[in-house]
Amino acid sequence: MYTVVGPMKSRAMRVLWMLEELGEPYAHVPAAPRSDEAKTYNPSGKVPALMDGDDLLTDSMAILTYLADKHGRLTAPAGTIARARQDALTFWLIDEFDAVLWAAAKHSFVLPEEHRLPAVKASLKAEFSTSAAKLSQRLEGEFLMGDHFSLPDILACHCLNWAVGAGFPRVDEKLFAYGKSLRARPAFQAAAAR
Ligand SMILES: N[C@@H](CCC(=O)N[C@@H](CS)C(=O)NCC(=O)O)C(=O)O
Repeated sequence: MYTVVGPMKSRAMRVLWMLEELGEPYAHVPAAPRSDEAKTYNPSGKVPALMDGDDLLTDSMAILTYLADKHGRLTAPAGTIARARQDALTFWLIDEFDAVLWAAAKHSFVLPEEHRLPAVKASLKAEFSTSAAKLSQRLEGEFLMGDHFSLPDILACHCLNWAVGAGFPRVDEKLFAYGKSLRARPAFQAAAAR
C-alpha cells in the first residue's frame, strides 16, 4: 500500500496524478512542507514523500520513475535508447522549468526574507518563456514522447500549471492546448479533487 505525503498544491500532485494513472490504491497525507507531520515521514520536511510499505522514497521524479518501472507503465523500459531520450527530456524539464519556478518561489516566500532578491524574477520569467518556446517547438504529437502519455508529460504539465499560479508569462497556444488536454485526463481530475 502506498502513502503519498504532501498537499495537492505541491510537487506531491505529480505523485497523486501518477498513482491515479496507474489505478493503484493509496492513502494521502496532505502534510504541508516543513510541517511536523511531514517530518514524521521525511526528516528533511520536504514533500512529496512516498511510503511504499515501510520504505520511504523522496523526490517527485525519482518516485515517478520508481512507480513507472515497478508497474511497467508510462515509461520506456530502462536500458533502452527510448528511455535515455525520455530521461534526457525529464532532466531538461527539471533544469529549465522546475528549477526556474523553484528559484522564483525561493525568492518569493521560501528563503528567509533577508536572502530574497525579488528582482531576479524578471530574469527567471524571461528564461522560462524561452524554454517554453523550445518545448512547444519540439512537441509534435499529442504527447512529448510522441503518441503515448509518459512521465515527462506529468512533469511538464505540472510545471505549466505552476507557472500560471506563479504569474509567469502565458505560453503559446500550442503549449497551452497541450496542457489543457492533459488536465482533462480523468486521472488528473481525480488527483486535483484531493
Ligand atoms: N526535487 C524535489 C523538490 C522537493 C521540494 O522542494 N518540495 C517543496 C514543496 S513542492 C518543499 O518541500 N519545500 C520545503 C523546503 O524546501 O524546505 C522533488 O521534486 O520532490
